[in-house]
Amino acid sequence: MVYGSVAAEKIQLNEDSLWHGGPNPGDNPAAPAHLPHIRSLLAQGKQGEAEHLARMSLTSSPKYLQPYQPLGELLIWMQGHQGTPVRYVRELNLRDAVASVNYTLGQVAYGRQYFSSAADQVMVVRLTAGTKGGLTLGVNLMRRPFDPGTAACAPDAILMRGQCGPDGVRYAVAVQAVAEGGTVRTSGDFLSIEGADAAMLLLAGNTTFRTPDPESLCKEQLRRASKRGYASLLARHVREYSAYYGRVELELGNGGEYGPDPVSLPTDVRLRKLREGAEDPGLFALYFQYGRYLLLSSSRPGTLAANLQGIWNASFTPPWESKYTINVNTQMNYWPAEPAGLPECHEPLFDLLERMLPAGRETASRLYGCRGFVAHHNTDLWGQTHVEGILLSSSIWPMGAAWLCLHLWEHYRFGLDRSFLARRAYPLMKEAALFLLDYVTEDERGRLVTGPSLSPENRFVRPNGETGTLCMGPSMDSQIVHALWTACIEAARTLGLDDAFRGELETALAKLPRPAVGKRGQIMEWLEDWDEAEPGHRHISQLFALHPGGQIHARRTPELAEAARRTIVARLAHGGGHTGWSRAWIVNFWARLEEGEEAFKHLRRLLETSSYPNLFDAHPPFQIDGNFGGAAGIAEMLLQSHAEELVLLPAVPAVWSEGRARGLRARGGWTVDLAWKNGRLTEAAVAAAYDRRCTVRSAVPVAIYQEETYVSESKPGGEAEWQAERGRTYRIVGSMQGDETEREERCR
Ligand code: FUC
Repeated sequence: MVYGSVAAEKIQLNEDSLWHGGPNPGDNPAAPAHLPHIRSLLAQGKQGEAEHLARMSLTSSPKYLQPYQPLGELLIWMQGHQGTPVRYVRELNLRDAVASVNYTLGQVAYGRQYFSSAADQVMVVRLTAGTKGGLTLGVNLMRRPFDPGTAACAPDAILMRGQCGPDGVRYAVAVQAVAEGGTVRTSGDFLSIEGADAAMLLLAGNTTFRTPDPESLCKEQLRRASKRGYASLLARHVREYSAYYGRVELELGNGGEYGPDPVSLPTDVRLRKLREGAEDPGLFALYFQYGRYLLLSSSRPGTLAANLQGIWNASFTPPWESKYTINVNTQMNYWPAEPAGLPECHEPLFDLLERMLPAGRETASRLYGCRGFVAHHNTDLWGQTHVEGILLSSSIWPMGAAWLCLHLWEHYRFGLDRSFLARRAYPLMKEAALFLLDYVTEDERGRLVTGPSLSPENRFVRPNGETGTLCMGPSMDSQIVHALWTACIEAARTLGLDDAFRGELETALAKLPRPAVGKRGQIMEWLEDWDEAEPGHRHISQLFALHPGGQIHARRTPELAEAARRTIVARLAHGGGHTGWSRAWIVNFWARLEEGEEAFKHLRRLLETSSYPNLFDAHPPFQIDGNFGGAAGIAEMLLQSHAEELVLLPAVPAVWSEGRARGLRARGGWTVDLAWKNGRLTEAAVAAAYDRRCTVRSAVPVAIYQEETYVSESKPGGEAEWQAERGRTYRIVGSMQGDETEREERCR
C-alpha cells in the first residue's frame, strides 16, 4: 500500500502467511451425545431450549481464530524536501501493475515507481531526481509490536525478523539499497543513500510457513534481484503480469479502464462526479479491471487465498481478524476468477480446501459422527474447521466446505480439464458430499434436511412470536446440498466412477426440499414460512439458488424467478444491501434475472456508497469481497453460461449503449468477444477449446459464421446452435433488422 507522501513516504507491507499464533482446534466433545436431542427440540419448536443445548454442546469458547497481520511498514525519509510540491500525481497503472508518484519540488522533478514482482519475488521501489546527485534519503522498517528489531545485515541492507505470536510463524523482511551515483551505507537500523542520481530499494519478506529459513531466503532473493538491475526487473514483472491481465479488455461507452482522461480526471474526482449524478460508463470498466488487478495481485498459484482484506491489511487487530469467512465472503472473492479470464488465480482457494481437509474430517467425525469433510463459517491459514465462536447467528453452520467445493466444480465447468476434475476436484467434492449424506436427517414429512443449522446470519420469528437462529433445513443449506450432490453425480458420471455412490446421491437428491414460495410471494428463507426478524438483512442466503447456484432461472423457472425478484425488492425496501459485499451480490442477482437496469442501479450504488477513493470496497470498513463481487457482477451482465447456453449481453443497461469486450470466459471452454451498439449486439466471437455443441442466446437474432462460411442462425425467437470444432473461432453477427443507420454504417 503506497501512501505517496512527499517528504516521508510510507509503504504498508503484507506477507500473506503472516497470521498470528497457531492452530487452535475446538471441536466440542459433548456434541455427539446431544445432537439427536437438539434436532428433536428444534422439530418440536422448543427454540430456546434447543439453542441453549446447542451452544453448550457444539460451540467451544473462547477459541477465536487468530488474526492475519501486517508485516510492517517501509519508511522513506527524503532529505531537503521542504515546501509545497507541484504537479503531484499518484497513480496505479493497471496494465502493468506499477504504481508511481511524480512531483516537482523547488524546480526539481522527482519520480518514484513501485511494483511487487511475482517473477522475482521482491518489491521494487525506484526513486529518481531531475538533478545530478539530487537524492539523499533514509530508509527504515517500522517494527511490528514485540519485534526484536531491525539491524544491518550487509553494508547496503537491513533485516527485520520476529515471530507472529508465541506459536506463530517466524518471519524475516530485508531491504537492500542500490544507488546510481552517490553512496549507500547503514547507520543503526537505517539505510542511508546520499547524493545519488537515482536509487532502487529491493524488499523481500518470508515466513516459516513456506521455508524453514526465511532470513536466508530473503537474502537470496535480494542477491538475485540486485544482480538483475532495475530495467530487467521491471521488464520481467511487466511481461509476467500483463500476460494475465491482457487477456481481457473491456470498453464501456466513454472508455476502457483508463477512461476518457485519466490525468485530469483522477479516480476520486470521477467517483465524486458519479455521486453528483454524472454518467461515466468507463468508470465501470475501470472497476472491472481493478477487480482483475486485485485478484492477480492477491491470489496466484503458490500464494495463499485472498482473505477478507486480500493482502491489504493495515491493522494488527483487523475487523473479523481478516480471516476467511466462508459463508459468502471468501467465495465472493473468487466469483470473477473464471469469467474474467483468471482461472489460475482460483488455485489458492483449492490449496486452502486441501489444507482444510484433515481438520474437516476430524470435525465431521468428532462433532457429528459423520464420514467426509465439514467446515463451518470461518477458516484461517491453518484450515481450521471447528464451530468458531459462540455467536449463534453465524457459528453453527456446517456448509462452508460444501460451498467452497463448488468452486472446484465451477473451475472444471469453465475449463473442462478432466485431469483437474479427477485429481483435485472430485476427491474433495466427494468428501464434502459424503459428509452431507451422513449428516442430513429425515423429517416427519420424509424430507432430508440439514440441522442444527441456520440461514447466515439472519433470525426468524416463529408463529408464536419467538425468535431464533437455529433450525432444521434452512433453504440455503438445501440449495447448497442440491448443487453439490448434482455436481458430484455429474462428475462421477464424467469420470466413469463410483456408480453406487452416485446412486445413493440420486436417491437422496429426490428427497431434498426445493426452493419454495412463501406467503408474501418470496423465496422462503427457512423450511417453514417464517418471517425474518431482520427483513433488510445483508445476507440474502435463500437466493443462493439464483446466484451463484442455478436452481432458480430467469426463463426456465419463471415463478421462482418472480419470487426471487420479490425477495430482493423486500430486502431492499428494509434497507438491504448496506454492506459493499451485499450490494455486490445484489448486482449478480439482478444480472441473473436479466434485469440490466436494476443490476446497473446497484452497481452504481456500490461505487457511490460503498467505495473508498482508491476504489477499495467499503463494508465499511474496508473489505475486499465487494470489489470482487462487483467485478463478477459486471461479467455476469455481459455474458452468462450457467445453464448450458451462452447468453450474450443478458443485462446491459441503457447507459452502456455501446461497448466492446474481449476474452471473457464461459462454461464449456468458450472464450467470448462481444461488441454492441445502441444497446444491441452487433458482433461476437466464440472460440472453442473442445469439439462441442454450442448454444447461443441473445436478444437480437444472430447468424453464425466460421470464417466466411455460414454455420447456423437463431431459431425464431430463440437460440442458435451448432457443432463447434476445437480450435475454431465462430463469428456471430447480430441482425441489423430495422436499424437503417447501423446497417449503412456497417456496410461502409
Ligand atoms: C459476515 C458478514 C459480515 C462481514 C463478516 C466478515 O459475518 O455478515 O457483514 O462481512 O462476515
